[in-house]
Amino acid sequence: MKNYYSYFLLFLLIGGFLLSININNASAYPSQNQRRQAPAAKAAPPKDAAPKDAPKDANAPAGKAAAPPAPPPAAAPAGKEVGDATAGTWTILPTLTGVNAMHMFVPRPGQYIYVDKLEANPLLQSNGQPAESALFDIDKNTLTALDLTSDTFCSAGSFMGNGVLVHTGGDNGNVQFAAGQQTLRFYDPMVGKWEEKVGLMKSKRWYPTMLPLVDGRVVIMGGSTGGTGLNRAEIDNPTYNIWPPSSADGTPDADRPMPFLTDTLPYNLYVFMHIVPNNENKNMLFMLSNQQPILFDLDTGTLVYNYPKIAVQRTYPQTGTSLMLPLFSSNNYAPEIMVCGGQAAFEITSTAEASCGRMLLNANQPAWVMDDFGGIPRVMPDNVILPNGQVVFLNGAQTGFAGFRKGNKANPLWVNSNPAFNPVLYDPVGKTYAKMNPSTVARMYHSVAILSPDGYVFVAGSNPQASVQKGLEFSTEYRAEIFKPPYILTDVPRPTIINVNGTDIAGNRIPIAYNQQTILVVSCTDPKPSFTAAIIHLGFVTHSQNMGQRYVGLDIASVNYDANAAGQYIITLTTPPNPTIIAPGPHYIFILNNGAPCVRAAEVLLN
Ligand SMILES: [Cu+2]
Repeated sequence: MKNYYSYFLLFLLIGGFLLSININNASAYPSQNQRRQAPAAKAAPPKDAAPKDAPKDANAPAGKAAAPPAPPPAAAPAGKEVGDATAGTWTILPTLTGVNAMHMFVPRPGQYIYVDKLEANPLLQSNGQPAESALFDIDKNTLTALDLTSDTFCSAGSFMGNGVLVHTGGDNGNVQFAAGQQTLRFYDPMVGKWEEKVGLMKSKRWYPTMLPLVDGRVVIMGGSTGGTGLNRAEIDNPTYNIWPPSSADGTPDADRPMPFLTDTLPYNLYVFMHIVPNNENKNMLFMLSNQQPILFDLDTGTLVYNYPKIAVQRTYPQTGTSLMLPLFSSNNYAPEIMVCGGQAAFEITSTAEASCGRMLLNANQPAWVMDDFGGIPRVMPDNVILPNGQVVFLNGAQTGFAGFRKGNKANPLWVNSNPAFNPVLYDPVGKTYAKMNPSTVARMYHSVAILSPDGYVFVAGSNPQASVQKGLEFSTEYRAEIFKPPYILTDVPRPTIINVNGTDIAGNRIPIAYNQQTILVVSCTDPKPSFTAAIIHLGFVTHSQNMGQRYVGLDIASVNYDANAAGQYIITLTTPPNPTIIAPGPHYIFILNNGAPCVRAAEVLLN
């Protein structure tokens, strides 16, 4: 491990440069005395039952039928990988999801948890009632029903700093299931089952947004007190709460007012939220509701800044998607928000929005830079940030808005239709889109996508109607599938992470700290490897929002040959400087070789 090789010099130089950046200059938001120029980025970023929720207020004009959808493509048999290395491949998994994947998260590597609403799913929980949640283990190829006693319909989730996921909200339940609107649910990945506190919270929330905070807590924002197609003042809940509460006995704090939510009615459900990096370890929230983005200081409860409005409504049911683009030390973690898709008209025949806006939040005069979203109109898109910093936008519909079909089964009137089968791959460096090979499965309302620790995109769900229905054009979808983007399909050898700070990654969630050197042992058959690294929070996905998704490039301080084994390397990384860059919690460290991701990321708990 004492041998240094010339092709590592670049990394050493870059590492030295990055380490020399004074993080205290990082600017959180525009203000008079922050007119600093970001340093040049030398290190380029690595390359028909009882419909409940069915728009209850039915404000949508029912008029004409939606535009005629394209005939659905023929699906490949389960397990067959279809596509190519240039534009990606799709594989439908042989194991069905058992419940509709309306919500999804990754509790451990190889595991995917689906959360549905209360409906007549074929998978049953231990008391014989239909399951609302299931754990799919892709390594063992097993599907396990998880017990829940309250209605999870249109809820939200977020990981806390201690690695436990908090999940809240839902709907009315029935004779067998408790109401979910005031329920908190906890999933500890190390325990592997849900714990519920039914009715604990002080107010009802349906369609709230949640986000991990810099102090390891989570915020629960907004929502309505009951299911609706379009929010309105009588059922609005323009408040937020933070969990865990300040009291030692676990009594929830009082809700705090959020007038911004009232101001942005009716499109103020599942609002977009991201933490903005800053030097004071503050919970500075970027929020976007309807068309209005703001900067909100959650610690003092004050509105800091009104950003310019974005063209076109972007939040439910005009659902678009948002992300914080990858953050890098090379430009002091300059925060750039990207908002894509949506719908200009609350009209089922209206073509979805084909635009994205990007805005640098710490610019002198923040402004939206618009593009054409790769040329495909899309409402209800999902976005997945890949370990190489590129973004896959996928799923959704090209017509209509979020919500359930109208009409009966014989004469369905789809509120969303014309599925967008082709993902687009966005490169934040070149600011270009590449159209990917199409899926054969419609993934519209109540579908999800998330990054796998194995580097591909895991896709599931779709059920644009109020109950389990088969034999329709857009039936309840129990098939999950895998989309492999081009970066994982090259001939470049993929690295294997063996251990982190001496602990084997297999089966372990390894604790790491901020702003520390972290040592990884990595094997790679490439005779000339070129390593890059990133830490990613996978978040909680529902309704086209990935709550908490975060990507931070990791600086590599050194790469050495491991004297103990051939083809093995010792990589020293520097973890992110503070919790505003990436909140405490369970994350994944990815190592890439010449752009190809590691076979499986290292599961870590940053705190
Ligand atoms: Cu919904």
